[in-house]
Parts: sequence; C-alpha cells; structure tokens
Amino acid sequence: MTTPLHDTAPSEEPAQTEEFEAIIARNDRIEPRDWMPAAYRKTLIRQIAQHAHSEIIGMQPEGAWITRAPSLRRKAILLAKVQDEAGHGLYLYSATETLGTSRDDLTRMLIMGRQKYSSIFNYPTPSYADVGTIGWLVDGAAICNQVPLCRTSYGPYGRAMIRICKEESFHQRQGYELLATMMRGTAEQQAMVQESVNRFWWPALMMFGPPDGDSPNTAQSMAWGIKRDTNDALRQKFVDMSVPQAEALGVTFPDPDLRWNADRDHYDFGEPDWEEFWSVVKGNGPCNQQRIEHRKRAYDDGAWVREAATAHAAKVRERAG
Ligand code: FAQ
Repeated sequence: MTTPLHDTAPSEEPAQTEEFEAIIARNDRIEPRDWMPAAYRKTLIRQIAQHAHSEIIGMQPEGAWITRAPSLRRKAILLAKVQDEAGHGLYLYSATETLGTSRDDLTRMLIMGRQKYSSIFNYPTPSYADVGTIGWLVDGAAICNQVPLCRTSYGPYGRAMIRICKEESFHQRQGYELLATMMRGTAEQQAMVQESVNRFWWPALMMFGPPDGDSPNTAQSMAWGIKRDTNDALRQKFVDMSVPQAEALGVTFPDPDLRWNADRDHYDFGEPDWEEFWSVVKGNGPCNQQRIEHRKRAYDDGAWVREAATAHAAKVRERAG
C-alpha cells in the first residue's frame, strides 16, 4: 500500500496531537491535509475501504436478477439501483484515496482476502422477492448505519455519505414498493415475500456488527468521532423502525422473542446467531467464494481498460508538454 502522508507517531508531535484532539472535541472535521494520528488514518482506511468493497460486491446478489426481472419497468429500476451501488463504491474509494492509498491497492487487498466486505452479501438470492427484501431490509439497515456517518469526523467520508444516504433512501422505498406490490398479488407471491424475509432478517441484523461487548473497534472509533453510535444502538433503532413497516406490509419476522417493551420504549428481540456471523466474516458463508471469484474475474477482465486509460493519460500529458 502507498505510504500514508504525515505518518508520525502522535507522541512525537504534541502540538499537532493537541490540534487534532481539539478539532475532534469541537466536532469539527479533519480534512486530508490536516495532521492525523497514524492509527486514525489506518482505522478510516479500514472502515471506508470495507464500506466501498461492500457497495461493489453488493452489486452481485441483485445484479443476478437484471436479466430476469419480470417487466421492463422492474428491469430499469433494478439496473439503476445496481448502477447507484457502483457509484457509491467509487465515491468511497475516492474518499479513501485522500488518505494516501489507491483503489487498485484496495481492490487487490480485497481479492487477496486481506480486507473485508459486509457479511450480508454472502447470502444467495434465489427468489425475485429477494430484490425487494434487499431494498427494504438491507438498504434499510445501511441507511440506519450510514445516516450518522454523514456527521463522521473525516470530511471526505462524511460528504460522500450525504449523497449515498439520499440514494439508499430511494432504494429502500423501491424495495418496499416491490414487496407491497407482491403482497397485493397471489398467495404464491405473498409466500415468496415471507420466505425471503425469513432468510434475510437475521443476516440484516448482523450487518451492524458484533454486540458492543465483542466489538474491538467501537470505543476508539467513537472517541475519534468516526462512528457516532454503537453497533447495538443502531441495531435496536433498525428493529424499532422495521417492525411497523413489516406490519403494514403484512409479513412477520422469524423471531419468537420479538415484542414491544413499554418499559424500555423499544422492541425486545432475540439474539442473532453470532457463530454464523463470524463464520461468514471469516469466509465460510454460502457465497463468499463465488463473490470473490466473480470480483477477481471482473478485475482481471478490466486490466486492458486500465492499461489503455493509463497510456492515454500519459499521451495527453506528453502532448501538453
Ligand atoms: N460484515 O469492531 P467492529 C450496503 C468486522 S453497505 C463483515 O464492530 P467496526 C449498501 C469488522 O470489520 C454495507 N465484517 O468493527 C448496499 C471488524 O473486523 P476488522 C456496509 C464485519 O468497523 C445495499 C470486526 O468485525 N456498510 O449495504 C461486519 O467498528 C444493498 C469487529 O467489528 C458499511 O461498511 C459485517 N457486517 O464496525 C449495497 C458501513 N461487522 O475490520 C448493495 C460503514 C463487523 O477489525 C446493495 N462501516 N465486521 O478486521 C461501519 O459502520 C462499521 O465498519 C461496522 C463495523 C458497523 C460495519
């Protein structure tokens, strides 16, 4: 990876550390040219790259339905959505580049298994209803997690998140509308929706990361203002927001412990299977291998485009002078 700029241990730079901490304390933004501790930079690269990879790998499960969408309207909607996810990946790779790394390096790290992407995209999409469920629950969880990131302490990341969140909100409504249409359809269509929701509910809850007690990064990331809420707080928010939507749709979530708790003013819910979560994160989910192989094939197939673009840019520079 490219050596980061200003990669100085904080203890060697007391004045700069003080200035950095003052910016964080007054909830201002750190910008690319500002000094920052090496660990802050490293955490940002880890989180933003993982986020960028998730957007790009996340194109695969839904992308598989583009050729089989049931109408021209649904095909156009799905094409636009999947294309939006590519755009999100690009904004995020660009934000990561401001930290002194490159998209190429990050893509290679992903392909070599040295960087992660969201566990949710390692689950298959065998039914067309999954397109709606991903929009409703996966984009819904993404929005819940990402709206607070619009206020993250690193400027380029926060600014990228504003546009991403606007588009994700649109995606979520699109998914809900698709499911609502199917729920007004035949008994078979209604059953397809419920079956899809049953498969995606628990993996969607896992998107928020491990429980706070098992999350090694949360405390420091919150102290730096990179994360604004804990994993459990966001998971609760997502459950509270989703239950009334499920009721309006006419579907249920596969959790016998899910019920309103008037004392807490929140829904109680069951524990996700954290063993399954860690197994998927470690590469053993149903589709991990397929997703990475596909990404690698696309990267290899695109080599000639990157070479041609580099050669063209060199020619333009040469002509200019
Ligand atoms: N999957 O200490 P924490 C989308 C890892 S975008 C895989 O809690 P942290 C749009 C974590 O990296 C979805 N790994 O970590 C879309 C860490 O390992 P590391 C992506 C996970 O960073 C919709 C370890 O576990 N969104 O859906 C997961 O403080 C539809 C310990 O965890 C973002 O990336 C997981 N679910 O909190 C696209 C949002 N959870 O790196 C297409 C930004 C945790 O130390 C279609 N990211 N791990 O080796 C974040 O907010 C945070 O990074 C968290 C994790 C909350 C994901």
